[in-house]
Amino acid sequence: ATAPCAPRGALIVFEGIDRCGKSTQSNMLVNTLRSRRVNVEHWRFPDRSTKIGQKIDDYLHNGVQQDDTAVHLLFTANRFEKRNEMLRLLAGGTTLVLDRYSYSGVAYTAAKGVPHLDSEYCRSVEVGLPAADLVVFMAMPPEQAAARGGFGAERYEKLDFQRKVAQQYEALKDSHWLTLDATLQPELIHQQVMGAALPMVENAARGAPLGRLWD
Ligand code: 2DT
Ligand code: MG
Repeated sequence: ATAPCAPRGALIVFEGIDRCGKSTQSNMLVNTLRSRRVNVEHWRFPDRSTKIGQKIDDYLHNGVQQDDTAVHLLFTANRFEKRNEMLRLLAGGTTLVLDRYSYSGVAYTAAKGVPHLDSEYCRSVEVGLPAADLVVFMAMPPEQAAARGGFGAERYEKLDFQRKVAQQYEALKDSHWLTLDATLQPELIHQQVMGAALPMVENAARGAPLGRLWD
């Protein structure tokens, strides 16, 4: 076992296919943690505000064609350009709640089925990023997510593709994942999220070491 480190913030990630409720639940988590005086920041990936993020946004809006490997590496670079700030915030005791992270990077690209862009390759370029203390995976049948409002506006929002993404997510699950039934009432889901997130915040505050992808 590794020796305890200094107190830090927790890294909590929400994952799932498009329209499964990640934004709602990550907002609820941030609000409840704040009401309990936890220092917390809410981020999402891709971060479309950077130059790299703007290129990603162009691609997602279907306008700009891009090589699949180049796009994959843009998403990855978009995380690495935020890496130092993530580490700084965590070390300073701020808990980070992320709406998507490396797991989306792997699941969405691997779902394309491009021969050399398999899950193993996709993971390999994420090595060196901090690992999540908790991945909340919001499980929802792709048909149900597709029926929600707003679906279909961006490049990946096609039912057959979302099914493939869901399959890729299945293969990524490890001991840090909590799979929740995203078809339940938001308040019920939130209670389950809190039950898993609070112990992670407490562990991190006690100096549990921050993991590294993909240990
Ligand atoms: P949002 O709908 O959450 O804005 O995401 N994606 C995301 C990838 O393909 N690779 C990644 O690394 C990340 C973080 C998921 C926009 C789309 O971008 C996909 C949906
Ligand atoms: Mg989306």
